[in-house]
Amino acid sequence: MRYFPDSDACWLGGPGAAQVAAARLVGTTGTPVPDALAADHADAAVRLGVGAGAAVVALELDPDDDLGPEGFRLTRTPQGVAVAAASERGLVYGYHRLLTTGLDAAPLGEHRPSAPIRMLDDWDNLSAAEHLGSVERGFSGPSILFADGAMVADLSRLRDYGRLMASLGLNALCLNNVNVHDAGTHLIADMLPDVARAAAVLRDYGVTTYLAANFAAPITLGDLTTADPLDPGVRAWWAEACARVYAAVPDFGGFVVKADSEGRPGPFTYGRTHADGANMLAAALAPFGGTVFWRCFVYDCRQDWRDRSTDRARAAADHFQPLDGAFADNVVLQVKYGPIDFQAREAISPLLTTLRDTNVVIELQVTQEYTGQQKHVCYLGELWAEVLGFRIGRDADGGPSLGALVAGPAGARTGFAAVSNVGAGEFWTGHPFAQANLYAYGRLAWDPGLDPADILREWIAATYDLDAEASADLEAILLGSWATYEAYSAPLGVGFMVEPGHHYGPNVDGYEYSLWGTYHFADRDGIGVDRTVATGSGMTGLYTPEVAARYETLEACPDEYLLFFHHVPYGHVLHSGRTVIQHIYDSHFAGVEAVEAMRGSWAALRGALPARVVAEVDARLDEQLRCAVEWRDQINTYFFRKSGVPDAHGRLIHA
Ligand code: GCW
Repeated sequence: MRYFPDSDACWLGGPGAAQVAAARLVGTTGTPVPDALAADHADAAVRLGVGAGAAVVALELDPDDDLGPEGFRLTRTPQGVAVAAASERGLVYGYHRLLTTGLDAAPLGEHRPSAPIRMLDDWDNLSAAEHLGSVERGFSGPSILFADGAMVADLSRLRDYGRLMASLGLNALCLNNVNVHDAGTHLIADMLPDVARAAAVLRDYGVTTYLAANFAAPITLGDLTTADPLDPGVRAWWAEACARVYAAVPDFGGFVVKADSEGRPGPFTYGRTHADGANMLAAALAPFGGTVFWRCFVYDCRQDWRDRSTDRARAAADHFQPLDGAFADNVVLQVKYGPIDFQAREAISPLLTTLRDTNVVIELQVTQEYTGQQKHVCYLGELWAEVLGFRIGRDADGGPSLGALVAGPAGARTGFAAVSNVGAGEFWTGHPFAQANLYAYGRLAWDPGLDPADILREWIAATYDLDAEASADLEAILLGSWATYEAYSAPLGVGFMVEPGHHYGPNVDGYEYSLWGTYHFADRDGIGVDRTVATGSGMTGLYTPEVAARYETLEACPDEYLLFFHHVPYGHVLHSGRTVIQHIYDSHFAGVEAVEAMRGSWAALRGALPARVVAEVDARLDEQLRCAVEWRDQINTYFFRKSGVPDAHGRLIHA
């Protein structure tokens, strides 16, 4: 049994899968085994039982078990490991979890997801000719789903993706880019047979299919001249569209919508609110049990840089907070973790702390748009664990964590969404080690309280057959790599110093005079964005009062967010005891040294990995070092020229 064309390529082809596949199972006869398991694993070394009191494999669920609709329990039996679940879905997740860990390391006990929604959003375009190519912000080769305007005939990659998702308990996939261009609009119409084909594959793995929808579809596809959400003709059009979709895919999940954002159509065109827009689609989906994921990434992307009264970091909260409570039950607001855009460091979105009467998912970005584009090693598990561990209280230790908050009360439509990082390349994720990010996202969505270092060790053990020393080398390369990326890129939470357009590599002023609202305001005296209530844009006031107090003053604000919230002189002394300018120099020298240290660990590890992995990582680490040096030199030179302050340690800065 092989899960992937090549067992070096991914964790489900790794040591755990081989071990599970090699042993034999006793007694599955008669078990209502899901199709995917029956087809692929009739001889598996695992006992499966589904449903309360399922006696078929002498594996009984205690009627008092509360495994929930997706949970599972692993127990060791004389024959191997038994997987028990109250549903097929739980069984599929439990079985694939076991394939990941192997029998010896099976995480025995009960497992239940923290939240009902654990979704991946693919930003796949229908063809490579579309804006930003086959996958928007994709760094892993072409789409696994679409080519030349159509769905690919061979969906075996999608099947493998389903297995990967099942091994993490991820339960939803949106197939196409949220920027829905004309071709993508057809997915809900004449391309429905293709959507049904994909859904049939994903269904086997407990994954529900969603589509990103074009708010202007009634115009693009229909005979209508308006997409006004309150127009009866538009409402009828969507009701019919949904009926067609559900006729093709009866368990279809619903729509993801990017409206009034970066040129996409939306309700503002008709003088309507986002609640009007989302609720109209929700009404069309409701008879079928579908859900609308409505993205809150709504801001003015035509801002005049001279206009100091507009602050992009306020936009999502300004638009959506007043609508709290106005959305239908089957609407979920999808909120990026930070108020700007997936930077390596930014404060959390105020909306996530203040929405009380609305379903919410937090949106993370697994694809490394702003964190090295899968050329750089940057383990994002540490970033996400920090975000999800953020306490909505008076101080860093008080109040509920963001992870607990987005998990929501039992039964609500809340949880996690993330932009995927997969493509059709050999290693799935461009950099072979970027798989750790996909893995970490899935594990954290299942349990946001997990330690990212433990997750990393799990991924290493599941993916490569390494001895203790080599495992430690790989861990050393990945652990702390997010902090390293942060150290050599934009300082102290200020964000956006990347090349415009493609967003790779440094360009300190690349966005400074642009339309996009992402400015750092560096001058000869200082740097940073004043977002305080006292003297700035007032954005800090959009948080709960407890959280606002942690950012509003220089005394309270943590160093890592200083320039996100404050404009300070270069000589301002941080809590660390260093000045801002000296911190900039120190962190940029340290960041490059950390990449050099990474290369040291890599040199020790190379011999233990398959040759193709080695070749790929060699090339990418060379590029990471080159790029880190470029970041260091451009940033240090820029701030030396602006400030005229020399480095206290006399290191080389190209003046
Ligand atoms: O991060 C930005 C990206 C866009 C993306 C947008 C979004 C899909 O640069 O490519 O568009 O965010 O999240 O909608």
